[in-house]
Amino acid sequence: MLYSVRMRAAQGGAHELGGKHVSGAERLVGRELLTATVTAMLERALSHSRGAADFTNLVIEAVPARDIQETVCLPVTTIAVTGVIAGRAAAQTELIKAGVAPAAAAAGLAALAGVNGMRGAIIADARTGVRLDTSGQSGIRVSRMDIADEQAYLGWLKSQGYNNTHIREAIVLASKVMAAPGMVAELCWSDDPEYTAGYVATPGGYTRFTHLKPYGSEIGGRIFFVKENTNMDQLIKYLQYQPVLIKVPAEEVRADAVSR
Ligand code: PML
Ligand code: MG
Repeated sequence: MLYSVRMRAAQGGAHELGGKHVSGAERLVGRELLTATVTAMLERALSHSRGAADFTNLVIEAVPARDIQETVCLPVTTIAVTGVIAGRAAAQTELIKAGVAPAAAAAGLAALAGVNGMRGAIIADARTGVRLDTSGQSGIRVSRMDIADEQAYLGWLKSQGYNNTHIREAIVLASKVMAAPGMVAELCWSDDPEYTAGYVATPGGYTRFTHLKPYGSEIGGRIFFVKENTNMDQLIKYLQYQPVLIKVPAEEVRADAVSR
């Protein structure tokens, strides 16, 4: 038995009453980590760079082991870019390489540049760039995922020089998203004003770009590009409700253990 712990926090009242989205987090943990996980999420909501939350929603829900799927973690690459313009151009090229039509990739970048305080993701057609979900300002929130073996994961990240919460959580989310049928690519950069890096994920890997937005900007979010004729009800159900644990590839854990 695991517990899904979900947090969303806002300032100026609840999200559904027009409050500004401040922070969100998702974990899938055993009973022994439950109390510490809930406390850490609450602290995060109360001291976030987007502002202190005056509304925090915390949901804790038991998830039976038989419902959990497993999938392998995406390999990660980082591309150092000189600035936002170069970063966005490189991200656009990566999306096109993944099968997103050039106009759809450009529309996705423009849409993300205009996103303001959306706590979930936009889903768009990879061929046309047209938005397919009807979730409006809230977006589709990917939920119920975590890493299967946290120590192995942290070691694997550390061996590649990665150690911040943004990366740790985003790779888990992108790995769940890329395992969805019909998924072509994801484009993301953070809404955290102090974090400028972002990424393009495809079923083949997670490519980070060091600058996808200017420092100080709170405009950020996620777009998932899907193949035409993707069953949207099934996709949204998977993204929101299917519990998924992400595994670090076994040979990489062994190689990392030897090198440490
Ligand atoms: C977020 O934390 O809001 C999204 C993080 C995106 C980039 C993570 C990374 O550095 O790879
Ligand atoms: Mg954030």
